[in-house]
Amino acid sequence: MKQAPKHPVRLERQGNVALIVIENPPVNALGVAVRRGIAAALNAAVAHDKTDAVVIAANGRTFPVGADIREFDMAPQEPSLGQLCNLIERAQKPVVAAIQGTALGGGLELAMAAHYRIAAKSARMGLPEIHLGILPGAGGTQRLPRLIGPELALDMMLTGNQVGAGIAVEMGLIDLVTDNDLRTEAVAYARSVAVTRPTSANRTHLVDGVGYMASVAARREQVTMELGVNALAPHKIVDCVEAALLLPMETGLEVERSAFEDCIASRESEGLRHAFFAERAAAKFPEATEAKPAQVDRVAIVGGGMMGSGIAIAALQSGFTVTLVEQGESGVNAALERIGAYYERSVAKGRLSEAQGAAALTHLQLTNKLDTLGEADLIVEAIAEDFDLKAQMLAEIGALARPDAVIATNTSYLDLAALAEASGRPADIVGLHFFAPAQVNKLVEVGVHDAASAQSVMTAQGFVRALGKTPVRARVHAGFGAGYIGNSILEAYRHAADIMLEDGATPAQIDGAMRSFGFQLGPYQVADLSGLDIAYARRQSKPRDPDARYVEIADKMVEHGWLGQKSKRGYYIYAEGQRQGVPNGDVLKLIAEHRAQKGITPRKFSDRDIRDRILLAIVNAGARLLGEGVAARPSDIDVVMMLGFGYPRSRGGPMMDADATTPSIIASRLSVLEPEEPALWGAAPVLTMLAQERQKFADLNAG
Ligand code: T1G
Repeated sequence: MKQAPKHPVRLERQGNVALIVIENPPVNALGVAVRRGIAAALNAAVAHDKTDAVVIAANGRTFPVGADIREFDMAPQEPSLGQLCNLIERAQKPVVAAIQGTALGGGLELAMAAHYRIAAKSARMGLPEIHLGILPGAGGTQRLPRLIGPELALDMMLTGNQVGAGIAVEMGLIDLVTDNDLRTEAVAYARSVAVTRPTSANRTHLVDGVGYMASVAARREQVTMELGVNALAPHKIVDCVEAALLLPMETGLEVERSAFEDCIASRESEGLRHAFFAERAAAKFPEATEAKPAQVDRVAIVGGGMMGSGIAIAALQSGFTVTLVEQGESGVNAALERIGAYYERSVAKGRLSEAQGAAALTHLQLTNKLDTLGEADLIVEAIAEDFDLKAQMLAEIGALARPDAVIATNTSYLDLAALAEASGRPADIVGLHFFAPAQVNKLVEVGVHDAASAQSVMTAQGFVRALGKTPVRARVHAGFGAGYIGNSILEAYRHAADIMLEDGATPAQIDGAMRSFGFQLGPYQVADLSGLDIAYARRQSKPRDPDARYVEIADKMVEHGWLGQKSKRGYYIYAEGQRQGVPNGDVLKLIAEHRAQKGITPRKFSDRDIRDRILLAIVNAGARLLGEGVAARPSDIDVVMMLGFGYPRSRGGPMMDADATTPSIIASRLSVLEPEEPALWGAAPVLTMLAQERQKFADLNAG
């Protein structure tokens, strides 16, 4: 993020109104220079005898979006945001906050400390601290209930949801919404309140605070039920609102300060803050120094199956004009049906209005002819994961697409460089590995091969960002990493699980252990979801590693026709229309027979054994991807595992988890490949740790 300009706060004057203007691009984060600037400007303004009222405004796209999150790991610098808010609230002249864009977190707290708030009609506001494992720590938990009541305040703080200006004025969060020039309206409003309504008295107890205690208690129950007794920030938020109901403001602020410090020090908040910055770091590609994304308005998608239709929906939702090419009349109709059903569901659930759904579909053209590809700025080939079919299709697309168009292939296993060669224009080819369902999942791996031009890579990266998704760069080559980052790690993860399955664990036990660690689904539930035949085809297509232990259980499952949810039977059995299965007893028999054939005497595994082995496998695979340059930084691996595979976000991802105390060491490139290769070694301590873990892992596997 750009450094704050020299003076990120200016003091201007319009007649008897002083204007404090914040300018700290890109989001006016309230770093220490900004806080000091506002405090100095406010003191000067209030002391000036010509000042009857003060307006706090911000230049740029938004009113402050919050405290500067990067300061949380540094020594506190005064004034804290809480101290600044108290200074504003105690000012002896009325202060008006002028809100545009998204006033979030500490930004909204600053506005709530002002005596009045006026917002542009398009403005939104919220307190998203919960997503960082913390709580509003600058008076928000004490002021918000006094403005909108404890129930609505708890809703806003426990969900982190934003509200629009119209709703905000109805709730009592702001005083006025304007369609006119915000700055002008704010000055006029300040001038009027200066005369009619001096500074509002210090906000006191809520009326009938005790009357709300039952609902606060009920909310605490709900938090425990839904998030567990250890969900620190949510419970602390309820405690703070309770303090607002029962205690004077000063004491309530002390309760909040102590609760905030507990949360900010928690491992969960450290993980969530790491995740926030990791997602933004991932979008920083080295190619950005050589090229900017080309403008993309018209997108063509070749292949209207589940993935192609999902990508089409994501593109339509982001305002692109979309041509979807499917072969044959039936293919086109099936794609149209799939997309139509998505919009019907979205309208039925209130996610979209009828008009919005209809409008989106006007930007969709369905065809079974490739000759329309010449109009597209970017083409995504999303046909079946079959090398020959893709190579042939990319050759046809390469011949039809405009010379300046970028061509992306949706693959995550196939040899990208070879596919690029087959297209006849390798510089224009980029890999885009969307994660299903493509219209929902935020993650897209951007596959980069040797011949890809910086322009093509950055255009593909810009397209992914325009979809509102998180691009993660994978420098792909055949061999380890051919599955990009996610699927390469998933293979290692599954291999570790399969070894334990063969040695004595059950699918349900392994799944349960990984769910209790925090994954939404265990590895065998994921296998059933994605289809056992997909991975089976991949295993059959690649040569076996003679040095690695091969577990045939999954192959035998496919040979029995147990393909997972698609066949209603896999590691679990699925009743009609059910996605939650029950363990498949026949699989346990198959595994027992398999062990007997291989002379394996089953052994017990604790949940901790299962978890440690799988986490070690993930971290070692991640270290290998770093060492081979497939992943640019450890936090990219964290982003892929969190967004693509449900790794618990509160842990910040596997590489952050592996050694939470030294992420900067992990950040250097490292390898657990060949100790003799000093060029690849990055950080001895972590390598020693990983080598020890690898040995532990090997010992574990040796049984
Ligand atoms: N602190 C520091 N940097 C921030 C930041 C913040 N609060 N918000 C954004 N950035 C950086 C971001 O890293 C990126 O940097 C650039 O700004 C553009 O952001 C006391 C304790 C507002 C919805 O949680 O949700 O206040 O990559 O890419 O997609 O109670 O930024 O360019 O180097 O995300 O348009 C509470 C966090 C803080 C809001 C805009 N506030 N920000 O999204 O841009 S805690 C938040 C966002 C707090 C108080 C508590 C989003 C956005 P770079 P971006 P965007």
